Amino acid sequence: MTQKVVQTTCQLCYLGCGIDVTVENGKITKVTGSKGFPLNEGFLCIKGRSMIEYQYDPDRILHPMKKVNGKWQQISWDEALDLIKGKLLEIKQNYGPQAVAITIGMPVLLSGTSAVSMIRKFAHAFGSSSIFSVESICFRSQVISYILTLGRYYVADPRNSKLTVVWGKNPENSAPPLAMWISKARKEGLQLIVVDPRVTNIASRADMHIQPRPGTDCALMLGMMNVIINEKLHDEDFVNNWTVGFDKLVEHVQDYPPEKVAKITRVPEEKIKQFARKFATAESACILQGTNALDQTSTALNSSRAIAILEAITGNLDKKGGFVKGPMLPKSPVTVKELERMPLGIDKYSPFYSVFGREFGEGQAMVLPDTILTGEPYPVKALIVSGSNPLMTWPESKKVKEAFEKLDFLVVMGQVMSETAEIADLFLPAATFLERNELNDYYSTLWAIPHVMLRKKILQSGEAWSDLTFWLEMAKKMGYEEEFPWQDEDAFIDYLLEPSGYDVKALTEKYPGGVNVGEVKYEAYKKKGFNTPSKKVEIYSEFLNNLGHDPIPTYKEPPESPENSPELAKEFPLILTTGARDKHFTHSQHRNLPTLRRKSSEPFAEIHVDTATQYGLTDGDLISVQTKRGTIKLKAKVTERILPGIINIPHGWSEANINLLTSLEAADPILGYPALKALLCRISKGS
Ligand SMILES: Nc1nc2c(c(=O)[nH]1)N[C@H]1C(S)=C(S)[C@@H](COP(=O)(O)OP(=O)(O)OC[C@H]3O[C@@H](n4cnc5c(=O)[nH]c(N)nc54)[C@H](O)[C@@H]3O)O[C@H]1N2
Ligand SMILES: Nc1nc2c(c(=O)[nH]1)N[C@H]1C(S)=C(S)[C@@H](COP(=O)(O)OP(=O)(O)OC[C@H]3O[C@@H](n4cnc5c(=O)[nH]c(N)nc54)[C@H](O)[C@@H]3O)O[C@H]1N2
Ligand code: SF4
Ligand SMILES: [Mo]
Repeated sequence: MTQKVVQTTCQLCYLGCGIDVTVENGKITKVTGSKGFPLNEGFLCIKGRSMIEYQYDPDRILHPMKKVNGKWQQISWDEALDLIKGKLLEIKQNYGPQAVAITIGMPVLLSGTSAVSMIRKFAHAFGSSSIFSVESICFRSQVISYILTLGRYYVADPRNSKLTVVWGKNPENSAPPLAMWISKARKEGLQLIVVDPRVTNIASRADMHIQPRPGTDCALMLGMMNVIINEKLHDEDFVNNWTVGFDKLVEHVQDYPPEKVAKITRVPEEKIKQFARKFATAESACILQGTNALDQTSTALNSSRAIAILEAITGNLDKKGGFVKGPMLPKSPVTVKELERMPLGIDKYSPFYSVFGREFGEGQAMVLPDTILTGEPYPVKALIVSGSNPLMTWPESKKVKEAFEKLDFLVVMGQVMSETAEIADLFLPAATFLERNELNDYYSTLWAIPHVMLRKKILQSGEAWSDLTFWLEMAKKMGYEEEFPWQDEDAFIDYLLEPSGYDVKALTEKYPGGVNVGEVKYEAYKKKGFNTPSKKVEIYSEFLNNLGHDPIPTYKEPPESPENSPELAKEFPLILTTGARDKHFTHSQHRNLPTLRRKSSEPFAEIHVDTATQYGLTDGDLISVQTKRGTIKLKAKVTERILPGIINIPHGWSEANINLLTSLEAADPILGYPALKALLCRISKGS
């Protein structure tokens, strides 16, 4: 019997926990959390503990499949690549290169930067700027906001903090290692404040729980600034030396006195004041912001800018326990061909594409369905879906489906059949994270953990390919060898690693547990300033002002809200928030895995006891939930752990797809993010 233990990382969600995988006779028999790994320190969540079931899932599709007369037929990779090449060239000839679009899902965004940079390079070589990803609804708004305000992305440092605010996040479900950090730090005296309309477990154990009406967080932040500034609790030295526009902020926040903010947010006035005082007077304070909760609102950009400003004016930047940044491993650039045309949506939402000359390089995906349906501003005829399930995860599923069905050619690369793959012309089998080598180089960016590790290929299943391999082979098939000189995925990773002095071999054999890439440096700004045009924290943003946007964060009601659309609210009197994470599943995935499904067997709508009584509902009753866009039926979970008048429904369930009820329409006028956290709905008992 041969037995080995491989150190690698999990990618069942974006945390990337370190794992030790025991392989016996070529089969994985055991997976444990890596004890010394700086993120999870040996911990493994329930999904991680179900990894063997995931890896050997009988539902996996392990060969390319082509749809012929409505039926799937197995084909070879070479046939699949030929078919794609033929279709892509035909569409390019008839409609131009931008008629071929690519959209990237969370699993592929997580394959380090390697797969994404390969995809972008491919699209540019082909001549298309039609690249999109789930970052049109997730996380990028936070990154852009922090860059605009602070010059780069910063992260909260709860492990070293005296006060942590968990804002629109339920880490116990969505980021379990961070919940573990917080529990440990609380034993050392960390004070915890949670801002969430629901009483999550972490909220029930917090020192303070603030329950705002969904979508009103930006007003709450401005109210806090009002208290902090008027009571002179800000860090005067920092503000004087390192910020631009504080004087204008002083004036601006006078529009947000706590009594007014209390009316907007439904948080008692006294509580807003206490929250602000606690935050400003803590020795160190950080805000651990939800990865998408504040993005999916009408103030996507402004909420995150306000968080950055709160950290700045209280002197918590580049400070232990405040907002910190980790060092990066030097890497070779992956250059792309210049394109003349900007991607879709960028005419309206230009900061989504680039700020301060720093390019993110994608279009705003929420405009894609309408573009496909109308052919305006130009036809989009083919779409390659790289590790995503937009028919479940993008808002307004009905329209997304209609649009995708209208395409001439739809390719989906995935691991199991999905709602999107079902309507595709071609299915490409994707390797799991246990079947591919890739560079995990995001620990520093996401968690300020200066660590880089190689995620390792342990197995090969059927003909599954890594996403990186597919795009590389596709490039070669198209004849782009000169621009894509790498023989395989390892050669590409070696190229990326060149400036660092490491390579795949060293990261496999010598440093299987990863390498340290430096240290988190505090007060770094004192040497070089901030990486903004003014070299200071830009409370007032000239960049936004020049684009005609509010230069200082301003609160905007959700597009659908009792205050903003009172007529609609008469018909749809309840507030709907969606997508709070279930610890057993990632988005629309994993519901076919028996262990996880047993623990969370069906979707439900959370509703407060008082609201339930008003509608004559008891726990477990079947209800219809309706918005302007559609209706779904699911069971009610009657609870005291949510604000009255709010309905909370998870996403990712095909039997009650909440995205049939959401809207693609832009809620945030700057970045084009849709509103998934605050919409209006109505409910009725029975079906
Ligand atoms: N198990 C699991 N983990 C995941 C994922 C998954 O699908 N499953 N997805 C991953 C991804 S891609 C992401 S983006 C992250 C998401 O992670 P986060 O953005 O951190 O989201 P959640 O942890 O679900 O917590 C969101 C909380 O915000 C609250 N909330 C809802 N509306 C509002 C509001 O308007 N204001 C405030 N203040 N709070 C509100 C909800 O009640 C909920 O408790 O999770 C990641 N981790
Ligand atoms: N209403 C509502 N909708 C939401 C959210 C919400 O809060 N509310 N959250 C949004 C957020 S934050 C996000 S990030 C998106 C996520 O949206 P998606 O990224 O579309 O999410 P998944 O459902 O995880 O789909 C991933 C697909 O990729 C396949 N897959 C898994 N691993 C791999 C791989 O390694 N390679 C390839 N090629 N395929 C793979 C899976 O089989 C699955 O079909 O959902 C969004 N949708
Ligand atoms: S939190 Fe769980 S699913 Fe996410 S990487 Fe860690 S073990 Fe995997
Ligand atoms: Mo996300």
